[in-house]
Amino acid sequence: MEFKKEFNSKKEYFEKELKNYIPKIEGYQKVLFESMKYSLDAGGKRLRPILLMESTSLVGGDVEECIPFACAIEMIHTYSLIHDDLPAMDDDDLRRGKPTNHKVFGEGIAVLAGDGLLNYAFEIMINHSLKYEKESYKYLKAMNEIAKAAGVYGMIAGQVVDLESENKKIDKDTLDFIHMNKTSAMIIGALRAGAIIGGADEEQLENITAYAKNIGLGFQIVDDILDIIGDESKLGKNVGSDLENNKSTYPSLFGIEESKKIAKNLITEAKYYISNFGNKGDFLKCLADYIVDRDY
Ligand code: GRG
Repeated sequence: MEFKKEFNSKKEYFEKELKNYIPKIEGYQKVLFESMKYSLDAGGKRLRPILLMESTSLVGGDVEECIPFACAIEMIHTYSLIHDDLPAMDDDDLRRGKPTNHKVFGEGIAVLAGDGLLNYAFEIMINHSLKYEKESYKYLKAMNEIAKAAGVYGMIAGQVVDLESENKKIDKDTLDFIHMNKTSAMIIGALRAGAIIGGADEEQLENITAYAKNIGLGFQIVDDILDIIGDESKLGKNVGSDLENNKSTYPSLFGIEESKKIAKNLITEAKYYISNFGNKGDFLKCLADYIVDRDY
């Protein structure tokens, strides 16, 4: 499989659909819509919506049906990035190579654009559920997965513990709590919501969840390694081990080489759970490999 080509074609398909869900730039609150659109258009990998769509088709569902949920999860992810970049949190000037939302629109509008995206994501999912009443229970279950993933027992919990752990030494269990919630929760939520929309049975859902947990942690470990060795370097390359990062991460606790091994093992385990789906799982297996091999 030409994975990159497949990935980009799914990304293009998603981005075309997403355009239909971005509010029109009009009204007294026009600047809010501009700010929401600025970050939605800023060129992310679209990992979570692609996972959601793929999970729907993995269990035999129709990808078209899950689009509102795919758009919603990308909006929630985008809100989290806008808020994470704010001076009160990570205080970043650049995101995806572009000025962060608050650098362009100011802090007040950036806070509101994040709030707007989170709320609008739920409006989209609720409107869809009301429109297709016969399927509304299934959609409610999918929405529940997304709400849990993004919420106070998911991403927000991870972000809180991460904030509280700044400049402190933390143990592996606390670090795993942060990763499981801040990063993996949304990946698990995306895959589970997609599978529910596609009509997955319990066993399929369990396999997909196990895959999600493994790639979620693998994704975060690789992200932390890439942070240290720099975006241009490949994971396969030999790198020095001077860890200047004062944040607790897998590389800072276990070193780069050991962290690479841990990430690779997680990916091998993830692929095992997908092998139950036969050829239909090929894309998700390649995606798991891409998580450890990515250099961009
Ligand atoms: C503010 C509630 C709140 C949460 C913020 C997502 C997040 C939580 C913080 C961003 C910082 C970070 C490194 C989080 C770990 C998850 C992660 C690697 C996010 C970046 O996701 P990508 O790589 O981003 O999918 P793109 O830009 O491709 O969309």
